Amino acid sequence: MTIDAKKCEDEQIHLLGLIQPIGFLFILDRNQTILAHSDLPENADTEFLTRDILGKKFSDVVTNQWKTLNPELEEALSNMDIQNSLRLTEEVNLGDIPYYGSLYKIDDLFYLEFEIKSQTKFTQNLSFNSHLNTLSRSTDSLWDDVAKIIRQLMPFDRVMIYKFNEDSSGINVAESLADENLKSYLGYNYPEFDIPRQARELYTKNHLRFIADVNVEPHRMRSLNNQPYDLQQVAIRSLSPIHLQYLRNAEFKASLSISILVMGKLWGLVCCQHREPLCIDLQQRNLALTVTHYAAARYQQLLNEKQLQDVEESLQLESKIKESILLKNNVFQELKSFSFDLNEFMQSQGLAILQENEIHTFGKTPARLKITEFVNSLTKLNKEIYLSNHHHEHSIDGVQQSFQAFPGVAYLNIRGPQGFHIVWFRKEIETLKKWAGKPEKPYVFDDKAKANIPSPRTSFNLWMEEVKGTSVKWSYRESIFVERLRDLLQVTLLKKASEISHLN
Ligand code: BLA
Repeated sequence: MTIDAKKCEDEQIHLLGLIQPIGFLFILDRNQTILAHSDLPENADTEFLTRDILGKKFSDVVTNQWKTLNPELEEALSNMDIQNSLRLTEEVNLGDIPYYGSLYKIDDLFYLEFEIKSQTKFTQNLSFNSHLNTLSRSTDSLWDDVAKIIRQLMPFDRVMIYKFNEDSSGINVAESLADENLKSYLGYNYPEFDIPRQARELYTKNHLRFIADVNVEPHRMRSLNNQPYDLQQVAIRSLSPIHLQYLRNAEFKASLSISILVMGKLWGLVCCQHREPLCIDLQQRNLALTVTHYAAARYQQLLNEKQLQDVEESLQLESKIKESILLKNNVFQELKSFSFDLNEFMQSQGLAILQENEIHTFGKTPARLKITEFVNSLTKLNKEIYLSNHHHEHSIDGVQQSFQAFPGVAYLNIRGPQGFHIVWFRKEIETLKKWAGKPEKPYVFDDKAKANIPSPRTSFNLWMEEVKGTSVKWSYRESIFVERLRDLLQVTLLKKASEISHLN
């Protein structure tokens, strides 16, 4: 019997209704009616609440002790007056226990969240500014610094910087470990489904999540009519049970991750794990969040600087070409004399420039006939620019195109009567890709769902993949040059064409 397998990304992780038992949550409407709440601390009904509170008005069920908790929070609560996206967090004592109480509004619902305030401060003498000042000014070592700083702020056994690849798999690009007994996963890749799509989407909206102990039973939300409520902004939300199993398989008991956003997109995560349960206090989490936001901004700034430099380099070659082609009648013929520069700039092995029946090649290239076929098929597709570092994977016009030895191609089509094509070639590089366990998803039969459901893998041992049929990737530097060269050549051809028509 075959059963339809549920996909990882189908799990509605914001609606699971599970709360970590390090705090509790109320969801109220604008009339203070308690629509939902999580299990409450055992002494709650004697200390600050009456029993059976669901559906009742919040101010009717709290005791006098509650009313003295904190003037700011109390006032905001009684007025039900808080702006969207603002989180009012105050320290409050409930009984003898210090808590953080947070009030925030999402759509028309008010969330009142309490979590225990930790007595331990991990970094008494950490000077925040001096740490941030030591952050590297190089994109290569910036993340090493961030991993170290984060581990000083929060004593996790492993802190790694996880960068999403283009296909949403991820790679560990920097790591800081507590001791030598921990295996390093630096440079290892993780499959896309380790952090499925809905989780990645959620992490662009809420930038931090954690689980203090994967083996502690979470508290359930109780709600009127058992309606599920969206917990995506709840700090003490418990994580997906599938993910908790993943952490158990990897022999970790606590985990915390922070989103790294670059240019508004989820670039990666700071991932922290611990072999024992570990609960990081709200204040400490906020500090780590600030460091990460700061580092991401620094990274973005370094990228911008690098891009400016790329454009400047491009400009230099462009102006050399411009000077020379403006004086000449035949742009195509003139461009040939720039073969060396064009090849060098693009860091390619060779190139071809084609016009009608003429083909000029430089350096190492595929056979001429193959190049012509390739250009013809792209012309049919009306492509102006095309860059790929694994060209064999693309079928153009239904025909599998391949240059075998040159999976890297950059193509430029200059249209017009005097138009021509330029193609650059990059050779194949064979690489070994490290994976933390074979990137396969095992399925287990779930009794409740009566279906096979995906489950996390159990081995994270090194699994090597031989990657064939790819070249070194074309970077921003090369892609911006191709675009700018297109503009330059196109404009020049148009100018020349209009000059000729004027003469006639
Ligand atoms: C979430 N998966 C995550 C998160 C991380 C990872 C970091 C974010 C939550 C957190 O901070 O713990 C992945 N954890 C890792 C990686 C390492 C690590 C790469 O420790 C490396 C050291 N996971 C699976 C499969 C599924 C799955 C098969 O392996 C789905 C069927 C799901 N992972 C999954 C889900 C979440 C997740 C649903 C979201 C958890 C949540 O936010 O509730």
